[in-house]
Amino acid sequence: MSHFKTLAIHAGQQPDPTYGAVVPPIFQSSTYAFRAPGEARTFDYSRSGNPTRHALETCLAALEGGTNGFAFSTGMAAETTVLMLFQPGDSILVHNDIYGGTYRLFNTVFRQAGLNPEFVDLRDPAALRAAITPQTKAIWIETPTNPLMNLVDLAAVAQEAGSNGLITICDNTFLSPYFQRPLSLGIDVVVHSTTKYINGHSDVVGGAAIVGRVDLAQRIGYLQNALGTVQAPSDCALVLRGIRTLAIRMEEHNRNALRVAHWLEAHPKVEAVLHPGLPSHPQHALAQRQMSGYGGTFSFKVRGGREEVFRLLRSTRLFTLAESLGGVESLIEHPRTMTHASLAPEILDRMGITENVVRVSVGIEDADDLVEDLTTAFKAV
Ligand code: P1T
Repeated sequence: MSHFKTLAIHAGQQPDPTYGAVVPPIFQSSTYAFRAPGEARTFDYSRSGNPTRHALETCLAALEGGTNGFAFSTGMAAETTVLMLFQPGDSILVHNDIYGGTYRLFNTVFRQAGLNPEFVDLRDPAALRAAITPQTKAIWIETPTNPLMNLVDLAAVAQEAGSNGLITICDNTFLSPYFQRPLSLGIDVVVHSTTKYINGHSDVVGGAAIVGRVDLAQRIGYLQNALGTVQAPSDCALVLRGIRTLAIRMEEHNRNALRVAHWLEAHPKVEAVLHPGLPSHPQHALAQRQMSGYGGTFSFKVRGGREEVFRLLRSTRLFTLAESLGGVESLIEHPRTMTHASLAPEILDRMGITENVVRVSVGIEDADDLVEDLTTAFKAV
């Protein structure tokens, strides 16, 4: 049992020993009876461990090719827990174009707590090397980046980090382990917003961290329990249910998104399409090397500014105007005023998140209907 599609359905999900339930039961219990004083069973208290969460965590570890997985209440809870590995005075190099909430977490909460995030363009090996100081303890990567779809060369960054004794963390939310496996490229910690492709049905918020090193597993496991950032058992069961169809969903997202991206690239009202699967993407060769597919989310630039973009956003019917991504239904959003609105205008300008950037999460509806929806909506632009 080693192939992705098999692991997604069987890892951590043996029939339950009590009644043979094929689907892991939801153990909706906060606490567990001890056999005797000093004699706990496998689980003693659900913050510390829960059988349903354990099933999900085992499956997540298997899919990412790690030894240990941890499930959290949200993607931000996963990130917060991992960042608690570091001490006041530590510096972390952070790729300089990332999800707005992650940027905010670094730049406000953890900066106030004494951590020193340094935002660097990790696509530039010289900039990375120049930014490393004796205080640097880790490198934080998101690839592809949200929403600009820039890529960071994971193997190259992992190698540079390794020779400097730094921990590498990669947010793998946009591709899921089906299309990208950072641990196999030398990354130490993978984090996810499982809210997105991993759950895939837009009915849960959740997060995950996966590692392949015993020391990191022990420290993150300790923090997960100490901080109490765990995911509830009923939500774990939903995420695990989503995972069983992850492979076939990702194939369909990938196919539909490529179709929509090619269509947009030929549209006269579109200035540029930011999709790593297109030969026009400046890192198309890296995409083909480090990813086995492109997922369903990408961005494009409309010719014009906010007015043209808002006309488009008001006119789609199938693409719902909403934040988030990775669900079976198609979504469309304006990063500058929605997912990245917490960033100051000058930071957005520096990142390149301009008024005319639109992000789509292409769902698994019929691609003809999606193209037709956009065709109609663009007539209003
Ligand atoms: O929303 P939450 O589950 O807490 O996950 C945060 C998060 C972390 N990392 C990436 C790459 C993300 O995209 C997100 C959440 N993103 C959105 C809500 C969004 O619409 O982009």
